Amino acid sequence: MSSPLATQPLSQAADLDGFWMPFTANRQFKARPRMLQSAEGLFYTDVQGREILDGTAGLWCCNAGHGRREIAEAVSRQISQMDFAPTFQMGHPLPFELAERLAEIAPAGLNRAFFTNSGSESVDTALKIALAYHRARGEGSRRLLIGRELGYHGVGFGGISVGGIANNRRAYTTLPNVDHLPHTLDLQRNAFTRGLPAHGAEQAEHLERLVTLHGAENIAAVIVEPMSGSAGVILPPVGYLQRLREITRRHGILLIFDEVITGFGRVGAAFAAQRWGVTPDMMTIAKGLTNGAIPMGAVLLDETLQDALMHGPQNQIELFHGYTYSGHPVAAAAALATLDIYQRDGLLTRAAELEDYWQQALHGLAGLPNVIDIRSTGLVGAVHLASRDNAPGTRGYEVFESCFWDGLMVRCTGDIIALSPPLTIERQHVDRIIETLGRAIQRTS
Ligand code: PXG
Ligand code: PLP
Repeated sequence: MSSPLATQPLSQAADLDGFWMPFTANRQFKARPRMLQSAEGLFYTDVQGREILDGTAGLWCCNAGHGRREIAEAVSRQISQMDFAPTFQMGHPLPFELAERLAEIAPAGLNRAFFTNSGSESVDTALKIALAYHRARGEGSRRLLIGRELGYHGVGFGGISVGGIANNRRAYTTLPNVDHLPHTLDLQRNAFTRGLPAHGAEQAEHLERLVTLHGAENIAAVIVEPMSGSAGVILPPVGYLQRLREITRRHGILLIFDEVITGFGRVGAAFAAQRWGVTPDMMTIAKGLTNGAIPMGAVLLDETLQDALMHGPQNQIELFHGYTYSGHPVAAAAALATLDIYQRDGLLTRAAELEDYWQQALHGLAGLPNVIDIRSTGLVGAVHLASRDNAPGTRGYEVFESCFWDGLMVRCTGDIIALSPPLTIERQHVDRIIETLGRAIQRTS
């Protein structure tokens, strides 16, 4: 196929067939590519030189905005000094330092870190640690993993098994020993709620039923996103997370918060666990950890989990798990520089300061055609559009595309438009996002 880019300035004029793009309608995209070329602050520039306001912090990851010098310099220094060093039976200082820095901002007790390269790897790692932990304590019958409908936990076999998005599962095979809680999206009772929805905490009681069904002695862990991101910004009803915590604690079940999206300031505190006052046993993180600049993820866990495995002979490996790039020096350098920025610029709490303005602005879209719900917390939001008969997803996609060509990047998941701008955003950019999105919704029948 001849390149659709060949006639465009600044393009690499590459053929587009070779790269099988992830989670993309490849044929549709390649017929009319949206090709980005550079990024600075809150804006991308595409290959045609058009400015595009980043309404999604890349893919929920560039929380400090783009082109941060300090990160680029830290990466460049580290790659020259030592490009790679193994962390299997060998070490280098950066991941130790990073683990300490993460413990400082994490909820009290979660002061151990296992490093990975992505959210998906973090999830599979956390699930494996949960199983290993129970076995080490003589409770090896705890094998069952509980996720939630509409949950997104990445694309590993563990993650899709506990995940609850049908399209991500149906072509594959999933793990046995998995069950799911019901999701908490309830348009009938909660549509257009400002802040956390009032109704739905009782959905957590379903966990008691799963305990009755399977037996607590067979359940290892419950994993949930404190706020579902990928499925379209589904917020936890008031009291819901607290209830999950009470039930899991009572039955000796580990609670894992998947904070890949909610981590690093997105909902107004360093982590959702702190914003909503519930401390899990483990948290999975990625994305904002390096401001998206270098792939890296981690599991942050309560020290008692690690301690449970620190028995047996000293010369014995305690956990048979790890990635070649766990604690990669260049990624760790990027993460340390990122944390410096977040802390120096107060970005971990900035979403709480802008939350009211953001919410007010988003709710200004409430009267537009086909808008059936608006949800927001911190600096994340969703505009939920009614689906067309027999063509779910097409309206959302058209709004997304219309926004892009009008200079705004949003995400669409089905007919839900999701927004998660860099935490460095100012009010005038919020206004611009709302204006452009409003225009796109109005234009889309
Ligand atoms: N858990 C959660 C809660 C996530 O949101 C992952 C795990 C997987 O992380 P990696 O790094 O393996 O992709 C995610 C990732 C979207 C979108 O627009 C969301 C994600 C990834 C890509 C797109 O909804 N979340
Ligand atoms: N496949 C093979 C053949 C390997 O040797 C390795 C690692 O040594 C892996 C997969 C896993 O790669 P990674 O550690 O980057 O996840």
